[in-house]
Amino acid sequence: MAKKALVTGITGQDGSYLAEFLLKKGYDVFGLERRASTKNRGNIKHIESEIHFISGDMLDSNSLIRAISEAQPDEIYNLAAQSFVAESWHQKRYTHEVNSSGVINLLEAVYEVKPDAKVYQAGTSEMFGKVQETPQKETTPFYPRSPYGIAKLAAYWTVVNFRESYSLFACSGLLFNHESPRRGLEFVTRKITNAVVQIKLGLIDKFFLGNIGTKRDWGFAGDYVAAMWLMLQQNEPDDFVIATGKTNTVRKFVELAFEAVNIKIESNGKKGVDEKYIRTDTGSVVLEINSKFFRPAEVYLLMGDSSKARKKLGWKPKVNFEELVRMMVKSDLKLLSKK
Ligand code: NAP
Ligand code: F7E
Repeated sequence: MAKKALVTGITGQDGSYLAEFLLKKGYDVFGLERRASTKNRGNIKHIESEIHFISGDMLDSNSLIRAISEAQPDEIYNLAAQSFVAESWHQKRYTHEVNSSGVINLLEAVYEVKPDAKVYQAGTSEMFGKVQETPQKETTPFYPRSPYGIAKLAAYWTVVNFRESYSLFACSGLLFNHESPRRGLEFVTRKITNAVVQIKLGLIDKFFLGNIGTKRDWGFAGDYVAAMWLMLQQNEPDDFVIATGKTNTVRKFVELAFEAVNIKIESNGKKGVDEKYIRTDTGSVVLEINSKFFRPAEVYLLMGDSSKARKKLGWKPKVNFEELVRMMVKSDLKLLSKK
């Protein structure tokens, strides 16, 4: 009989790649979907007919009980979240409710209805925040720097506590930034590729960013969902860092995106620190720094050490940073040229 998986956050970036991955493995895939005035299935349009949708919300315990009762899943992947860090300062309480209390709601429902289901919780490198060592690994002390990071850290400890209290098979993946052509437009990578392509097509002259000196360990979302699945195929539940081990500035991402559309930008050697503008080699300003996009507290450097996952799960990333940038630019070129 086919295995059954329930995926929360199925309409999001990771939910869409994970659903594809599980369908290919022969799973029956159930997706928890929030009610919206207009359906938001753009990322899963191509597999929509293969998914069993169940309506529900992380804030509504009863809907989670109902979803688990209906799906009777062998595996549950909790990807649902208010995932935009910058917004978490504007909606602190809401972010905490969805990203932390929502996890309590889910784990209680699992314990009540299907305690033998294996659970994956979407943890994050944002829990390392103001990093206490580099590279960051499973044993690195946490120091979250945003309401988002704080809520995710509370959820992480909730997972540990359900494991220790009730022997639930629950794992947290400590995933570093992962991107794709399906990334939301507000996240920096997609904001850059979308804007650079618009500049290339003559649709805009310039765009605005905040701190382009910050560093992230960026991987490809399609590679990272495989790690989520591998965690639930182990005999014992455990937590794993998933990362490429390489770090790059936002500025470097900008440089590679312009390079991918053959626009030459001036290199002034400042590498994103104290820069106010970036110009092309012919002098047009294509990027302006705007303090509006700076965060009240920043995470300056993330770089993960995923040796534990590489050794125990046999996981490794396939797409590198340069390939990721080119993939995203190419996809936005196709999308925007059509429009
Ligand atoms: P995403 O694209 O923003 O997707 C978030 C998903 O959560 C969407 O399907 C959204 O549904 C759903 N959702 C939000 N609030 C909900 C609620 N109250 N009840 C039910 N569903 C709700 O995020 P992502 O990039 O795929 O990330 C997936 C998970 O991994 C998130 O938990 C995120 O925090 C975490 N994470 C992401 C990264 C990364 O770099 N991408 C790294 C580490 C951890 P709607 O479509 O209805 O809005
Ligand atoms: O910012 C800087 C910004 O919003 C990356 C989420 O998936 O990964 C993601 O969180 C960096 C930050 O992602 C702009 O200040 C500069 O230093 O793309 P981001 P994030 O905050 O790292 C983690 C692992 C998650 O768990 C989250 O769910 O880029 N930056 N200028 C900017 N960022 C944005 N968004 N917009 C700017 O204009």
